[in-house]
Amino acid sequence: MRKTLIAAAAIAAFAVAGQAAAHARLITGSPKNGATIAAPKALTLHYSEELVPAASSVKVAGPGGAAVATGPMGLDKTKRIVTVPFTAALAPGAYRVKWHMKTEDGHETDGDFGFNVK
Ligand SMILES: [Cu+2]
Repeated sequence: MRKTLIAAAAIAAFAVAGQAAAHARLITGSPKNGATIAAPKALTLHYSEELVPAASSVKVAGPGGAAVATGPMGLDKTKRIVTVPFTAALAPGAYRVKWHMKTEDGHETDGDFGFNVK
């Protein structure tokens, strides 16, 4: 009985780890979280998994929380690097990026980070 329980727990733990491994995790981005930089022309976000851009989104809020206009999301050949152009020059201040990514396995993840324009 005890052995059965341990085996079941091990299988459950493995199943959860397997799912987590296939979720889109933000590996690195430009601008970096917390960076203070000159106004960037675009965001570049590098994820751990292949993405489905049609079901993904990146929203940017500027100083005071106002929505920042962005162009269409681009995806590179690896399907893991997203670019989001800004359609106008960013004014100085604090910016917040909220992303929602869907991966080819159908899973969805969210995250956010901030940067400052000097
Ligand atoms: Cu997944």
